[in-house]
Amino acid sequence: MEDTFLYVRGEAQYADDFRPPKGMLYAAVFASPVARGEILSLETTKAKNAPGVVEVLCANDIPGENQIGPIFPDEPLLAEKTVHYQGQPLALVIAQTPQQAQQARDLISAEIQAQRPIVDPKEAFEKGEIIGSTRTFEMGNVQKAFEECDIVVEGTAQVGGQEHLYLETQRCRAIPLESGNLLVRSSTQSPYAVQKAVARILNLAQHQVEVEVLRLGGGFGGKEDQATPWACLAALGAWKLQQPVELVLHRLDDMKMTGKRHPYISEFKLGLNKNGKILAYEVQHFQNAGAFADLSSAVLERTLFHSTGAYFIPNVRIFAASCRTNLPPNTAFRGFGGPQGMFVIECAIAKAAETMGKPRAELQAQNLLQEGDLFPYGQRLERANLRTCWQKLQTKILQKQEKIQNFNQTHRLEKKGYALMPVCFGISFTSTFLNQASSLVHIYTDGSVSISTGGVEMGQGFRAKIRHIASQALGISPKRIQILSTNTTRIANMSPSAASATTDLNGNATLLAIQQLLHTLKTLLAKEIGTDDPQAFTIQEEKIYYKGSQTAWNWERLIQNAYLQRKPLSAYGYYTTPHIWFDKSAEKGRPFAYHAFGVALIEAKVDLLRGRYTIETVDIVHDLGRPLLPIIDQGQVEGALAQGLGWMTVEELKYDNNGRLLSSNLATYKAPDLHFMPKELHVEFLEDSYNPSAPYGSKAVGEPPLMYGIGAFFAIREAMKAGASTKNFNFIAPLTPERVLTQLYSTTSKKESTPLQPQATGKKS
Ligand code: MTE
Ligand code: LUZ
Ligand code: MOS
Repeated sequence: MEDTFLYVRGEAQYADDFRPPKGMLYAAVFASPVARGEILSLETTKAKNAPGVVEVLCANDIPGENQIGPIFPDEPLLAEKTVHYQGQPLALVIAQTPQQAQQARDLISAEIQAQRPIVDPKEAFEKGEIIGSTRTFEMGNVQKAFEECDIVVEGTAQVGGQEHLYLETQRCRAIPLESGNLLVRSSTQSPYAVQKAVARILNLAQHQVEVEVLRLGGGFGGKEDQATPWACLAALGAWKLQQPVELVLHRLDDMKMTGKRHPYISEFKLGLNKNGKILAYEVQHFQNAGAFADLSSAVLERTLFHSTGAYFIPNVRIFAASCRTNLPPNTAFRGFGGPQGMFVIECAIAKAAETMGKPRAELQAQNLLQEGDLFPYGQRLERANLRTCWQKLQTKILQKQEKIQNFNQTHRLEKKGYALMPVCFGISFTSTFLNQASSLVHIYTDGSVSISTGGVEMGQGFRAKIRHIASQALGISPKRIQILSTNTTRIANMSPSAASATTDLNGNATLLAIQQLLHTLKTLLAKEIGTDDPQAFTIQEEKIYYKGSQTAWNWERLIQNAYLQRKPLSAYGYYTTPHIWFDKSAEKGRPFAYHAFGVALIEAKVDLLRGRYTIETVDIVHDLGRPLLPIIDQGQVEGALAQGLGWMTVEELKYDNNGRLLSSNLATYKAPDLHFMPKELHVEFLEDSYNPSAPYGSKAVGEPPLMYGIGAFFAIREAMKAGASTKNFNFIAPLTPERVLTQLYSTTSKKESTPLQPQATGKKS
């Protein structure tokens, strides 16, 4: 059955929807109440004696290695001697019911000698709290180029983090099997990461741990790595007690305990000639990584790759550091560091435009990437459609300018502004080794087909796309094809479902498996019909054609015959992305299979008295290659846009100086809703585009459109400029209504300071 039908009927099953196995127990996590300190003692006796409680587990109950870091081994599953963020897990309570577990959890107390936490990435940087090594991408000669520039602007940009807000919070159910083996039903984007971590924690071989994922109620990167700790905790309980254990995080716990998008502080310097051509760009990114490495260094890498955004800049120096603070470990979130890099170059261009008295769009258009341009990381741009997308919006841009001008002349208390946001996003995991995938295809004797891949369905339509690809390739109805759950016993060593590349990688692997099956079947047909030309057979709508004319054979007859003739009806396809590489010592290579492109035109209206704003219209032209299932892709574009708009405008994470999350529920953390979305939204897919790297000429779609949301920041800024005497607004996102209002009416200080976002000193490192 199509997932869509299950969703709308509420029949789709998630990790904890299966009938609870007999004797299932429920877990709750006790987490550190302080952000940084030394654990003096942990008092669990009261909890152990509470009603229904079966066990309380701490770090010393872990039989294997107390270690879950995916890139650097710096993160314990349960804290031992020190704590590094508020919400860091310390103990696990296991009880007969979820309520009993939660109540007992509140009876645990910890004596912790608190130390002053670090929440600011620049403070962490100055204290040498750096994860991995700092990175620098360079091209041309920035120093020399700046000397030749007519205009040089400098500034600081800050972006906030973002809560993933997947509808289904983190959860896992672990079930003991025979011989000490475990079945782990986790809501994870990375079943293999969970398998690896559970095996390490429990000192098991990886083949003793089976991870099963049917679908997620959203992941958005939040379950690329951070589903792992909760799966490990449930597995620890199940393994210790030899009973099934379920751990489901309450929304409040999820918001407090899990990492989010990385906030960044970045310092930029941009140089142009008087005609508006960008000649040089220098930027320093300070990433707020939180307490543990998690995926921060990989996220940082994508920031480096996308620091020049959608523009060609001949002389570049990009510096980036991942800074360790006492916030929950920040992690993957749609765009994966790319949006943070792109925001800064857009700020720099805005500042240059304001300094030169030119429209921002003019500078953008002039410097837009085109075919053959060289990126600072050594790759040349191929099949560039960015300028075509921009061209398609040209008429609308002119209309918008005129309409806005008229509106602003006739309205005193409301002003409008518009902005363009071009996006160029690299497709492939930047860690080259992750670009591999497998698919296992079975054909049963009744002609039905089942497919297992390493890809995870998280609402993005992955299963529908694989089914569509297989149906096209086999020439049979999609009704005959089932896409199975993702399971580590069927597909080994899978990469996370991430980087927008899940369909590209697993779809190509599926096509390779299907090629093998078709080869077998067509060879058989040639023998049966008596030709030596198997390639002349085609299958369409389950009928079999030879050199274009229909034969007496059909799909069912062919499969039955193949079975009786003892031909293999199963195949395994393995795909690796060709021609990609990256040399980290030189910081040069060809990391991406291709790039995704598009441009958004965003119009905003600001209420000058209240600071409130609305996103009036969004027009998008997006290059999807030849879309596989346009209706799904449209949903992806709209959903990503909503998340991007939210990140730039209303979604604000607030921490106090003690590293405590103040916006820890949906009353204090505002997410965009239906009413927030633009009154008019047009999404057009670029025609006549074809991408040879992905199935049937399609393109990855999951993340790139998120970055259109960045345009909202500048559209609102334009509207503010139209209505205020001061024009020196800052580059601090999210641009909440509060920030709009305070900036409109602050005459003296053009900068603001919050505990998490202190003013940069302007000092260059
Ligand atoms: N769409 C839905 N509905 N739910 C999600 O969790 N995750 C996004 C995007 N779209 C997500 C989504 C992210 S972060 C990524 S990387 C891609 O989907 C992953 O899926 P893909 O590789 O199949 O595009
Ligand atoms: N995850 C990852 C990602 O491990 N590497 C990547 O390059 C990436 N890009 C986007 C999202 N997740
Ligand atoms: Mo998406 S951030 O690659 O899970």
